[in-house]
Amino acid sequence: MQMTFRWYGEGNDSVTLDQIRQIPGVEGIVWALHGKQPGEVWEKEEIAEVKKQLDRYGFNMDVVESVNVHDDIKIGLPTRDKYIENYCKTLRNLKEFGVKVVCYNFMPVFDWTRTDLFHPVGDGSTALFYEKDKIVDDPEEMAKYILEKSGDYTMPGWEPERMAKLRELFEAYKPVTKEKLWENLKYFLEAIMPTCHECDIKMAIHPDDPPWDIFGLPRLLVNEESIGRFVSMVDDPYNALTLCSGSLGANPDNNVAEIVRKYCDRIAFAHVRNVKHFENGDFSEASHRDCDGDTGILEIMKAYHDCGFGGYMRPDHGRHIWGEKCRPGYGLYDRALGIMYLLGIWDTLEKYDI
Ligand code: DNO
Repeated sequence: MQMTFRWYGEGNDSVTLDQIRQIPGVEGIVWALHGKQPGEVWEKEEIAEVKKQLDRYGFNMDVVESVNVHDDIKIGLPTRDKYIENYCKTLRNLKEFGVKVVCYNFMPVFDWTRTDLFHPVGDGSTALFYEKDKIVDDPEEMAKYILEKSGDYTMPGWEPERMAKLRELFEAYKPVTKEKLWENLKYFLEAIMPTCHECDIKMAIHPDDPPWDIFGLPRLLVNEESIGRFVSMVDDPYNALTLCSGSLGANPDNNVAEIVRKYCDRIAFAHVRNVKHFENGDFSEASHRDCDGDTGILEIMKAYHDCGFGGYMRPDHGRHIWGEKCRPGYGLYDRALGIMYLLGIWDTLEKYDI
């Protein structure tokens, strides 16, 4: 297993590489060109700039999160072929810099969704929170609320330019049923697999967060069964998973450790995060410590270890603690605590062969 840390780039993150360097065990930075619109080619000079920054600290740039997929590909419009070609150009450029894994998602309109970005946890800290009853009818109101609350940093997938086109986006997705979305995903993957082989880059899809349909939009990767459908639909080692424990774990019916055991050979990238459920269907994000949530962090780490997981891992969202001002979920302190907890478990499993 290789531990990594997500960083949003120079001038786009409250956390610095200097700080990340002091967290024990971090080998690589999970990065992206966040200024790029979906469909645009990532040019070599732009990638080289990030490489130069990471090299200074001895971090690898093996994992990209995310190269976003253009809506025309998800919707299945005739223009998709042009965007798929651009995607392949980006993969070829990334290959030149040794990138091994590209994380992406196939969620229509919204990426991950929460109703409260700074919800009090009860100990003076705040965390991301999902209140089921708030996600009922008006996505525009939701987007407005989220943008107002984001502060200086927007959540990925909730960029103001994108949210300004919300009505158009919903209209465009109208004919896209769940089956159509599966078909469009298959089309995209089959088209890019030869380039992935050529470049030795694994495409690692992020599951849908939360793992159920929202605002009438279909969501695909939500449980063990749909993950099974995904891996067999394009049965290729380069068609891989970003196994996000917090996304899947938001549904109490999902046993994340079991999913890890079942699909470990297809997991290229592990996001490890803890979620606490409430009886009414709401959930709150929690510290990485097993007993602070219901996701089963110890079981999950044991499952990765038992399977001999050799891929990349990162702590996922943290709470906002010690008064830190940061991008929601992506501060320094709680994610650093998370890493130490995860590495503590991992080192113990390694040493004592439990
Ligand atoms: C949330 C992230 C997601 C993820 C994308 C991948 O914190 O895990 O935004 O990066 O869904 O495309």
